[in-house]
Amino acid sequence: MIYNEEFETMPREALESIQLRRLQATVARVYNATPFYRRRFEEAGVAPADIRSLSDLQKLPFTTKADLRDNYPFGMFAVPMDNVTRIHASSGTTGKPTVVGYTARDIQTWAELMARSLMAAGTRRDDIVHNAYGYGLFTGGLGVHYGAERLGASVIPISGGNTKRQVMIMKDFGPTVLTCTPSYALHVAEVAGEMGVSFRDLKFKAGIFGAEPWSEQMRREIERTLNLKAMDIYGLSEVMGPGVSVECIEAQNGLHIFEDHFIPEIINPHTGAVLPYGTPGELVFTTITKEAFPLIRYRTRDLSVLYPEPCRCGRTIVRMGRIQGRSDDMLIIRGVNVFPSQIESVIMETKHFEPHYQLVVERIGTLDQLTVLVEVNEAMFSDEIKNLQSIERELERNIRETLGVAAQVKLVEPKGIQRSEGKAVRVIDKRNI
Ligand code: DLL
Repeated sequence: MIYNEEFETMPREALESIQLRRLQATVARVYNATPFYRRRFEEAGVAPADIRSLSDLQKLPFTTKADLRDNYPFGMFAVPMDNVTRIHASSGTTGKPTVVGYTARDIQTWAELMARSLMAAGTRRDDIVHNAYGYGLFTGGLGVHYGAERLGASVIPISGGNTKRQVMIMKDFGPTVLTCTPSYALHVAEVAGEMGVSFRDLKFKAGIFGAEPWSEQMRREIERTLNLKAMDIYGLSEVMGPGVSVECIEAQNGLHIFEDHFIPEIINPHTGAVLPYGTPGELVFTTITKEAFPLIRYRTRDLSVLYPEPCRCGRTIVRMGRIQGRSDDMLIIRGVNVFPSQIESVIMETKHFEPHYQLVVERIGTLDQLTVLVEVNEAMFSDEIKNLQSIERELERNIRETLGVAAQVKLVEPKGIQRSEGKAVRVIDKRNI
C-alpha cells in the first residue's frame, strides 16, 4: 500500500519539475540566510540564478561532516531560533555530536515521510508498533513515533533498554510491528528465549530495522529467529533522521528514496565525480524542502548504488541498494580493503556461529592485524578444544577465500560479546590508542 500515491508514483517528468522548483528555492534561501553557504557558493563562483536545471546541481560545492562540526552547534541553521521547534543530535564516535534543527513544518514533513516509510514496509492503521529505537537526541525513537501516529497506527513508545520488560510488553500487548536496530532485535530475541518466550507465540508480522549496517545474511537470521519479515529503513540525522528511504514490502528490492524531498547523487568518494545510475559509490543528498537545516550536496560517507527503474510496487521514485558500508568504516588490512559487513556475511554463512561478533584491529609492528571474535553457543563451547580450533581455522579459511584478507579468528564463550541496545559496536580499532 502507498501512503501518498500522488508523490510516490508521480511520473518522472512531473517529479523532476517539482524537484527543480524546490531546489531553486532552497539554494536561494540558504544563500541568503546562511553565511556558510553564501561563502561557499562565492568561492565556487556559483550563484542561485545559475541553477536552471537539475544537472546544474553539480555546480554546487559539497557539504561535509567537518563543515557541520566547524559550525557547531547552530551555525548552519537557516531560520532564526524562534522558528526552531526541535533539536536532535547524533553522537559521533569522537568529539562533539552533530546537531540538527527542525521547524514545525520540518517535523510535519518528517512525520509524513515516516508514515510513508512505515506503510511501505507493511504497517497499517490497525497495527501496534513496538518502537524500541531510543527516544532522545537520537532521531530513531521520535522519528518512528511521529510517523506511526501520522499513519494512524498505535505506537508503544518503549524506547531502548530494559529488555525483560520489553518482552513482557510484547507478550501482553501483542504488538505486530517491531522497530529497532537489527542488533537489538537479536538481543531481544535472545532475552525472550531465556525467559521462555518464543517469538512464534508473539504477534509480530514485520520488523523495520535500520540505523546501522547489516547484511542480507543477518536479515535471514533475524527473520528466522524472530519469525517476522525484516525490512530495511535508512536515514541520517543530518538529512532528517529515519525515513529518507525504505524498502517496500511488495518487491523488497532496494530502498525507495523520497525524491520529492531529497535529491540523491552517487559520487566517486576519491574524486567527487558524479557517477551514473547503477555504479556504486558514496551517497550524497540535497534536501529540497527542509527549512531549519537545509543541506546542499551532503556527503554521507555511506556507500550504495542508485537504481532508477520503476518498481513493481508502483513507486516511480529511485531506489538505493542496501548500504554496503561507510567509506570511513573501511578497514585496510595489509593493503586489502574490507568492510565489516563483508566479514559479517562470511560469518553468517559459515555454520556454527551465533550472530554476535566483533572485529579488533591492532597494529603489530608496521602491520595491521585483524582479529575476528565470534560467539558460539553453549553446546559447542563445551566441545573438545580441537574441534573448536578446527572451526576457527574453517572461518579463517572462508574469510581468506572470500575477501582475500588474513584474519585471526577467536571463538568467544556464549554472551562473551557485549549486546547493544542501539547501534552495535562492531569494530574496535586499537591502532589509534
Ligand atoms: O541512524 C537514523 C535512523 C534511525 C535510521 C532509525 C534508520 C532507523 P544517525 O544516528 O545520524 O541516524 O546515523 C546515520 O547510520 O549515515 C548510516 O551510516 C547508518 N545507517 C542508518 N540506516 C542504515 C541502514 C540514524 N538501514 C548513519 N543500513 C548513516 C545501514 C544505516 N546503515
